[in-house]
Amino acid sequence: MPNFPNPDKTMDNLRNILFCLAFIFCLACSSEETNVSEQEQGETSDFGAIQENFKFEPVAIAPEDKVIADKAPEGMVFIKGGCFILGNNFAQVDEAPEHEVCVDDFYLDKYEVTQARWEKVMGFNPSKFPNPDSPVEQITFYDALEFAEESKGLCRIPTEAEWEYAARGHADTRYFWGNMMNDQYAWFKDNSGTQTHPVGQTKPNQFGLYDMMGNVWEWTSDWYDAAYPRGKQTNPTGVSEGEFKVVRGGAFDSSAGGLRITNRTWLHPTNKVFPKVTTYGQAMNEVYNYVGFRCAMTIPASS
Ligand SMILES: [Ca+2]
Ligand SMILES: [Ca+2]
Repeated sequence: MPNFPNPDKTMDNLRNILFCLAFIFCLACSSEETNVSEQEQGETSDFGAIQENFKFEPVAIAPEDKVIADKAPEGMVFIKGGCFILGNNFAQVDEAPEHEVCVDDFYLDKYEVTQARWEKVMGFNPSKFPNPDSPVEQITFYDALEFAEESKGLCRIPTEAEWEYAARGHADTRYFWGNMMNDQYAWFKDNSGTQTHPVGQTKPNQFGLYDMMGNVWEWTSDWYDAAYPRGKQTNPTGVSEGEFKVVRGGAFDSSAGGLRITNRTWLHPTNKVFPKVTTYGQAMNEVYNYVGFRCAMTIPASS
C-alpha cells in the first residue's frame, strides 16, 4: 500500500506550524511592549523645527494663590491645577490617545525622596547608590506607600495625571525644556556616569521641580492600563485594578528618548527593580533598575 500522508497528521503538522508562527508573531509583537524597546522609540520626528518656537517660562503664582502657595509644607511646591492635553499620539501606543485632563491644585515634592529622608522614616536604606542626598531607590510601591502612611498626611503617591501635569510645567513639547535633549535638565544615560546623583543638581522645571526627568523613575499611584480613557477626564486616578503600577520619568540610565514627558512604563508593585524576565517570559534589559518616588499632597480643605 502506498504511503500516503495521513491527512490528520498533515493537519496536525500544519496546525503546529501555524501555532508556532502565531507564537513567534506574538513574541515579536509583545517584545515591542517591553521596557527594552520603549526607550528608543519616538525619536525620529522633526523636533528641531518645533524647538525654535518654544520658550521656557517659569509658572508664576497668581496673587490669589499666594496664601495657599506659602502654606506648602517644607520641600514641596504649590502646583496650580488646570486642564491640559495628556498623552502623545506620536510615540508609543500606550501614550495615546491624547486627551484632555483637568487636575485640582496640589502640592508636590520639589525633589525625589532622598535616602536621608527615607531612612529617617523607615529606618533602613535599600539604595544601590548610597548617599544621603541622592534619591532612595530599590523600593517597592508598597514600601513607598508605607513611607507615605508614616508621613502622617504629608505624603501620598501622585497620580499619573498629576505627575504628567507637574512634569510638563505647561509645556507641550517633548521635554519640559523643549524638544531636544539638554543635559542641564536631567541625569540620563549620556551624562550620569551610570549612577544616581544628589537631587536638585540639574535645572528645575517651570514649577520649580527637580529631576522630574531622569535620575530615578518615579512610582505613581495608578494601575497601568495600556489604553488611556477617551474623552475629558477630571482628576483621573486610573483603572480600579491592575497588575502593574505606572512609573514615570526615566532614570539616570535611560536614553534621551525614554525621558520624554509622556513615556509610560510599568512595574509590579512588589518589585524593587525591573525584572530580568517579564511575566511573558521575555528577557529584559537589566538597566532599568532604579525606581524612587516623590510625594504629593492634597491641599487641605481649610486652606
Ligand atoms: Ca526622576
Ligand atoms: Ca513606554
